[in-house]
Amino acid sequence: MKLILAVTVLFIIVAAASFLSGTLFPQTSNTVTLTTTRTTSAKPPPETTTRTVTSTQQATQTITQTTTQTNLLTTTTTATRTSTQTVAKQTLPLSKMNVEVAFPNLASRRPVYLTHADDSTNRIFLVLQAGQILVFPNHPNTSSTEVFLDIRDRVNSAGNEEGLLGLVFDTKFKENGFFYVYYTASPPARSVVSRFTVSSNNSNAAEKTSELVLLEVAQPFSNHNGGNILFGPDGYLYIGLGDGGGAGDPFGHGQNKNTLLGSILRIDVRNVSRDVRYKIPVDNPFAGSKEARPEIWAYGLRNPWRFSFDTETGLFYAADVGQNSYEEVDIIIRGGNYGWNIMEGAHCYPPSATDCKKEGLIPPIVEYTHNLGCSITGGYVYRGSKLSSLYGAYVYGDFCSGRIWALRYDGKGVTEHMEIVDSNLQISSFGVDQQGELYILSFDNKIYRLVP
Ligand SMILES: [Ca+2]
Ligand SMILES: [Ca+2]
Repeated sequence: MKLILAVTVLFIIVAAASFLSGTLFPQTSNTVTLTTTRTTSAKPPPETTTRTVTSTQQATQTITQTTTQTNLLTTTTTATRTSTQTVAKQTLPLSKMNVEVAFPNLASRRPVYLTHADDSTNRIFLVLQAGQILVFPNHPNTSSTEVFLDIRDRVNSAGNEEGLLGLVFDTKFKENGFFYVYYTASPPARSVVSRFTVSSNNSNAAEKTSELVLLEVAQPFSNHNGGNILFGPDGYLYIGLGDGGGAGDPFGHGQNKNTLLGSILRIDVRNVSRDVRYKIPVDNPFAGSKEARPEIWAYGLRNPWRFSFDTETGLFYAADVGQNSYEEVDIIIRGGNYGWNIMEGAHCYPPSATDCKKEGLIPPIVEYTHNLGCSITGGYVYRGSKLSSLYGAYVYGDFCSGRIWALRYDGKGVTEHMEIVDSNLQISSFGVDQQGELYILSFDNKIYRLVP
């Protein structure tokens, strides 16, 4: 009885600590490190900033040596650059930018994702955390939206990080009308990945009754749910799950390959049914393994809040939200272990740990400390046409500070890195439209874009 009481008290303390610490994403603290191979910043980082170039180099070496997958990616990068990119686009340096409202006549409560259907209709789909997807024509004067899907009745958005968090359209959406969502539900507290179908007589509405649940994962705490879903260039569905929550990963999910938590999954959702909800790609790193869940593509993640593939090079960028000290950008590779909770960024965790076993752990390509923000929001490698200085650069930001950075990564190391805006936005997510133009979602309920 005493044991049960003690466990209960511990649970309440952990839950309370987690609640108190969390705004949308995690906590603030006061140490500083900005890690880049080359940083140009109009607003210089605080004096205590240290550069840990070594860890970036280690990251590159690890990534290059770990698997053949990386070599393929590196080769692809080089090949693509020589064949399709113009010299002008490639050589423009990053420059300071501003943000402006992209759709001045629209405001939607707690937008968490923006995407398009890649179906030539040039519509924008906006995901609201409470459980709705809105659709509207991609025009700056747009003043109204239609409700594409409303599943507030089955979404639990009670927690700050809970709700409808992800949306992706099938790669053959034009033919099959399928799209996929990620949301949290309760009871029991869990993450749900489902397929829905667009209405046969209204392309701006989905069939609410068409839901086919593909995957459910139990959630021990309300925070760190991940929530990103997208298709890779290989046609498989990638799903991001956080460590389940609490603080410091109390159950060790990040390093536990027998749980789906703390991982990015890769599953095959083609030709699925109520009997076969998804299949495991044969080249998944743990396919057929008894020591790990075969859905896992990469692990050791705390809360991957937004990841994306570069549409030209195929490189897979993920932003992993830190605990108290470091926010990081990772290049995700097959079977990669990104260190949590042995490491936070390129440093041993907890901070009191003087040493830790870093072997086999892939450090980030860049990191920043909580002097510059408190919760990273991953973005995209810009492949649009309006912002020439950003072409080929990975753009990311911070939810708490509103800072937005851009970096160039050549498959081996970061070649350019700069804070391009210090905005006042609460950046919940980035998104791209059909033309590859980039948008920024803010919890002032507006949609922004970058301008020179
Ligand atoms: Ca959770
Ligand atoms: Ca990490």
